[in-house]
Amino acid sequence: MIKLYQFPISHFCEKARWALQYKGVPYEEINVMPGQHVSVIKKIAPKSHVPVLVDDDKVIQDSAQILDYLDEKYPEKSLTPVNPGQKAAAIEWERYLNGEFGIHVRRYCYHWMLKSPSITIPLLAHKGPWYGKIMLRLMYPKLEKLMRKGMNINEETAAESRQHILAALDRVASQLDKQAYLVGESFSRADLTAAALLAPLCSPAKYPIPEAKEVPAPIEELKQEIQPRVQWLYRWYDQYR
Ligand SMILES: N[C@@H](CCC(=O)N[C@@H](CS)C(=O)NCC(=O)O)C(=O)O
Repeated sequence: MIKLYQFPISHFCEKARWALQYKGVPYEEINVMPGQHVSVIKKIAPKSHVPVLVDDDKVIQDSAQILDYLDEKYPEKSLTPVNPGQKAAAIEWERYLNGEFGIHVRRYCYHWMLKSPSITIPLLAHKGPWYGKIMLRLMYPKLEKLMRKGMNINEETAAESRQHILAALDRVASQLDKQAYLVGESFSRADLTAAALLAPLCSPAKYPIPEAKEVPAPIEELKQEIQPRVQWLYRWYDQYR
């Protein structure tokens, strides 16, 4: 059976989970703990990041390549449009959104969450081993430093990320004022990417991450601000997730 190495909390992993589930492909989730993941993932793939999909002797790292692989192996319910122009447009939206929602939602949320270990630790340890919370509590100061450095997270970059998220949302919303899907007339990897990567700021019912026990005020404030403009996300989660 296909194995998906992942962090439950990761929205890039959500792209891969959603694609597998959308196509009805059975798979096993292998949850790795942030920090410990490096040694596990580097044994099977060139870089340390998740998601990584393992299908027998094939190892695919990176959410976009996982979507490519799944569409090639399971062409039914293709997430990549067949029409060449639409295919290029969907891939370009995905590339843009991986950056503008993917990187910036993560940076903005972690900047505020990392200040509060009691919020962050249960989310990072979700579905992990029984000792996960204890271990994360012990290594928290070091982990926070590593995460801030690795993802360039600080007061200034978080403020910039907020602007990136709003600008990308403008672009998505203006496209969806004209048509029901970002590309063509059916659900594609562009739509899946937009919804999965913005989901941490919208918490749709089918997003498989528990709500944090408290949400830091600046995250709650941004959630409220975007709320009137993300009906498309709730619709796609309801219909396709
Ligand atoms: N371009 C990658 C990004 C994946 C990514 O950034 N994964 C993060 C979690 S959201 C990660 O694994 N970070 C830990 C690391 O890089 O070692 C994709 O689309 O899959």
